[in-house]
Amino acid sequence: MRGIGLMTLALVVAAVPAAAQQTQTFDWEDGTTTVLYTYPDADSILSSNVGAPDPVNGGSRSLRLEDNAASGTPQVYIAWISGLTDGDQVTASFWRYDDTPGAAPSCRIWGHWNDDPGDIAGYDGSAGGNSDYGQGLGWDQTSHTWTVADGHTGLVIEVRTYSSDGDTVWIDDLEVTIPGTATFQDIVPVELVTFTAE
Ligand SMILES: [Ca+2]
Ligand SMILES: [Ca+2]
Repeated sequence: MRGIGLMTLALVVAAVPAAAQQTQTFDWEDGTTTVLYTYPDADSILSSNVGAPDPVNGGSRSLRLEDNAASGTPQVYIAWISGLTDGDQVTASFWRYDDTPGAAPSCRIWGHWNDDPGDIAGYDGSAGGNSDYGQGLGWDQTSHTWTVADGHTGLVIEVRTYSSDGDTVWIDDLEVTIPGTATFQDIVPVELVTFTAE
């Protein structure tokens, strides 16, 4: 899952002015990729790369997440950024499929600090997220912007599922934008890399 496209990314970043931003997207179209990590246990959420008749937003594949935790708020990690400094901003969005308005299954975009670039399981506190569960009327796009503070250097972006065994949602079309000076430590494999000057 890791490392794909990073050499290309490094070469391009070297040519980008300091004020630039970098954006990566992923759409699960490779037919095999799922997530980077699942918390608290590997089977707390059952992740699979699926196509029709499962819901798909763009292309022909999406990420299916089936809650498999009897309690708590299980999470999958879908992007991991390092090299951040105070004041930096990270913006992430994805599309989610939920057809149960006001009731589980549902999901949210969330994040936590991880200042150890050598350990995806590292945890240095919640970074918050977007509390909106969405309307539950099919596909909708959720997003959040995190501003780095308190000396944190790494951020992990999560999908949190709610809230019982068997509750299932679908995710597609992830987009993450970070400062040109930061690093995609790991992300579900890079489908497209763009750079936009601020
Ligand atoms: Ca897709
Ligand atoms: Ca719902």
